[in-house]
Amino acid sequence: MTSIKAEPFAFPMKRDALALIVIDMQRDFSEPGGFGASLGNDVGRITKIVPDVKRLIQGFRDADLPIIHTMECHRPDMSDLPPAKRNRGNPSLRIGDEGPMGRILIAGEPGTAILSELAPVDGEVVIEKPGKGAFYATELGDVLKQRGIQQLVFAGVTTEVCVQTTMREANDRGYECLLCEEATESYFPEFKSVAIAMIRAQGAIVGWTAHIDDILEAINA
Ligand code: C5J
Repeated sequence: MTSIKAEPFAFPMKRDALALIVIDMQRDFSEPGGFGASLGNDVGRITKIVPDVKRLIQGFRDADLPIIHTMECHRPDMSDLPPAKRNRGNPSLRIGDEGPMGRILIAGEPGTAILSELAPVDGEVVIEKPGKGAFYATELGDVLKQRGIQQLVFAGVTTEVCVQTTMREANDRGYECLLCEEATESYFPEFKSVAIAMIRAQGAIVGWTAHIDDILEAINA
């Protein structure tokens, strides 16, 4: 077993059971005119991590390790969108409304797509999820079981919302979780740093955190 240098202590990597999960690197969260911007956020913060997310994905591809991408989105008839989610936040455009990149957060619309630089390639799993957590109302749990995956390296956005929610869901289901610090971001810098601190506090109560170079070095050793 190789370990990955991490906080609060080394991550005991099981290479045969390890996968990368990239959360919601979609245009709707990172481009003007999308959902993130409609809530008044500075989406430029998200685009800054794209080169590191790309490097991490490439590292997993080079190491021939599985990659899972998630997309937050809803069915065109919005039957999977509870009013409590649609009505939240007083945005200028609500989920399902027509925006400059098509209907906000609706499956198949241009704005819902994963950023082209980070697009999945053949053989990589894509999970469409209606909630913040990627296990809720999706096939993710079955996919991980079928492939014998027990450990997840996390990247994506936003750190304290969909990334942390999915890490907590995974932790409760018995997966060991490691968050790549450079490959995640929040619209609020203080939320990113507090989320990282919460995740690894109390002896990695939710999971570990690590730097990208240490992860890449370990998986390609
Ligand atoms: C949000 C996400 N922030 N992917 N979604 O609504 O974190």
